[in-house]
Amino acid sequence: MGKSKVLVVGGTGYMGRRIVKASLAQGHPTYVLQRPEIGLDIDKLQMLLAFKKQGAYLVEGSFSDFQSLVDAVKLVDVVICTMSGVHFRSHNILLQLKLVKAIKEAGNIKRFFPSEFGLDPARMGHALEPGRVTFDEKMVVRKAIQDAKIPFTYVCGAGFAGYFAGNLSQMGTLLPPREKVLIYGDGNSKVTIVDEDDLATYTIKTIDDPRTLNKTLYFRPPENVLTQKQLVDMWENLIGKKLEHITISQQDFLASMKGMDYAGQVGVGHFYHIFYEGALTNFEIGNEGEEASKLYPEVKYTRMNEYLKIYA
Ligand code: NDP
Ligand code: GO6
Repeated sequence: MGKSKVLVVGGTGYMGRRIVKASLAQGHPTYVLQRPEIGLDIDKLQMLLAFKKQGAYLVEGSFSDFQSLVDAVKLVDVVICTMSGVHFRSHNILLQLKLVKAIKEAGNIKRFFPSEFGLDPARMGHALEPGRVTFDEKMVVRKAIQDAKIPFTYVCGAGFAGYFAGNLSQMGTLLPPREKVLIYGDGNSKVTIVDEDDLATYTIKTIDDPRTLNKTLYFRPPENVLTQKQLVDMWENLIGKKLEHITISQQDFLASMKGMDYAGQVGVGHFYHIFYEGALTNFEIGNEGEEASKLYPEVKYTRMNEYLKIYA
């Protein structure tokens, strides 16, 4: 039996393009949804054409044409959706309900990966407003998947390095500070941070793996479960300079939400759960989950001291 055929929905997005790359690299026949709505977005079109050059198949289809989704899904064995879930980009998680319906109707899909790739929404029932919308919506999608009895894997539980390491976890910037750094509380909560390309590699590895069928794939690569303090230390060593550390208490951090726009408030809530509660790591992985670096020890994941070098 050959490798599963994969359809990537959201393939030109930040995570999606990495999923396409990893799928091609691991030898899966790779299909990418090409939406007419991209219109004059020449960057998206050029990216799609580049995928095609590398061997991907482009499939035309639109979320406003249900049959086109069914037809696209019928071409493959596995669907990976990387729909936007980022509030300052184009949050659209609930659109996936149409895709779930199409997968149900097509009836041929042996694994669906909805757009997750973050905090486990099943563990965020207590999350703060308004950021909880992220988790509530992902849970609505999960329920539809499970009601439709579609086989799934939920890929959860890591912060993207580009949003959490490159900036030493500072909000409102993607670059590391060189003078002073805000430290969340004691700076000792454990946070899992994974290079986005590694997340994609692990995700593709799991496609044909029965161990992750109907399970959640978590990330605890031992060397990438870090505290903010450790991350800052790595950066200080790289640039050969100590930064001024400014501690922000839980209360002050939460209070900073006032006066922010909606996307900012969503972000503060997420950072609060990650850095004050330790929500990425404060639980044991039970029978419903598997840990990626244990399943695939052969993956040489990027260490954050290496990752940070490019920012120096
Ligand atoms: P992007 O913002 O890059 O968007 C991905 C794709 O969503 C787009 O490329 C587009 O697909 C599709 N899309 C957006 N709007 C529409 C629409 N109206 N109709 C159809 N398709 C649409 O997403 P990310 O890669 O940033 O996010 C992917 C997932 O990763 C989300 O679930 C998010 O929550 C999670 N995430 C996790 C982070 C972490 O630190 N753990 C950090 C950031 C995100 P097309 O290619 O077809 O144009
Ligand atoms: C990433 C961010 C960075 C927000 C998740 C505001 C869903 C998740 C780890 O979109 O809000 O500056 O789990 O000013 O389940 C955003 C979100 C991070 C990026 C968190 C995310 C992580 C979404 C900011 C900012 C760098």
